[in-house]
Amino acid sequence: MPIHDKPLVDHIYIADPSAHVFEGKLYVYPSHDRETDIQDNDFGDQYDMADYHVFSMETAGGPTTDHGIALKMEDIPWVSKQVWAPDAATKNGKYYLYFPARDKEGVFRIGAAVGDRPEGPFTADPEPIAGSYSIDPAAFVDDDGEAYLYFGGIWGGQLQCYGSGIFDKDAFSNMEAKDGPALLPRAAKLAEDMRSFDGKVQELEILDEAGKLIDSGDHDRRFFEAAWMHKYKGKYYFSYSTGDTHYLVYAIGDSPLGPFTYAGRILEPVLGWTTHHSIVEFKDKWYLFYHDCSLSKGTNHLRSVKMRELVYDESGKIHLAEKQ
Ligand code: FUB
Repeated sequence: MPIHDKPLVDHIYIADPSAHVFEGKLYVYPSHDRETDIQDNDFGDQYDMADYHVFSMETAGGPTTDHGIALKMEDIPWVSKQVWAPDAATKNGKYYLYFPARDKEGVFRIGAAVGDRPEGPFTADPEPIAGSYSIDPAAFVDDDGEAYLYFGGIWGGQLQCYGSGIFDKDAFSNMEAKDGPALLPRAAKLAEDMRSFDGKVQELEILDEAGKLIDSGDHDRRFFEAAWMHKYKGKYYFSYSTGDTHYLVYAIGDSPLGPFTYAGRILEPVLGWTTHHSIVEFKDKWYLFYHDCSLSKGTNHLRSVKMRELVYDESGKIHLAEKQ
């Protein structure tokens, strides 16, 4: 069976896969979707996750090991609910898990947890990362050892509350596209401890081919959620989900903090409302990890993770490999 037709696992529902190569193996850090009676709404209350499992593979598309619970909500002092899309990084012999969740006031923040092994267990810091907000953290450690955390997501992910740079609770339910430039994803440099920000949170500029910021009405190209960063031949590829139009797209830049120029679409809409992914090189091939709702026959909050091979053309553009 082609690798993209087969969920990595089918014994539990998982989503938002962040893939990394650690210690020569492919590790996947997803959300763990669970059954709920909560009705679907635009703020994502139906995504009611409570813990994280970590998975690994020795070969791409080969058997996937579920390493069990790596961190659970009741062990994170500041969290009230909804532990959403995580990511992981390693530095100086330690492994770090980054995760968004609602704090006791219902505001999404991003937490860090540390462990000695890629599969955990991870111990969460007692407070979220100071200065963090919104959802979908993606960690990237550059070749020079500098580490960055990318984040942000609109509607349920509350990024619209920070449009002016200052938190505005009244903007929680603001879902209308405004005129002018789209809301921008955020990033911050991680400090040497990998559990705090070194400096201010910055906006990442995504420009069109004319060098103009992508417009908020340009739903096929503007940022919505699911940030990811990878590097290919010295260029920085920032990829993301367009959210309500359900595309996975990417933009290319010369620096980890942008600006990035929109470069194209990686994946067309899949079954289910959300689209979220990661891109990783493993044994000289490139792979896209993503989720859809085919295993649950279309239930939006019960997703499963799949992978596909990617190729680059001579100009550095990304394509799905024809033969999977
Ligand atoms: O899994 C909950 C949310 O759905 C994620 O944070 C988003 O990226 C979307 O996949």
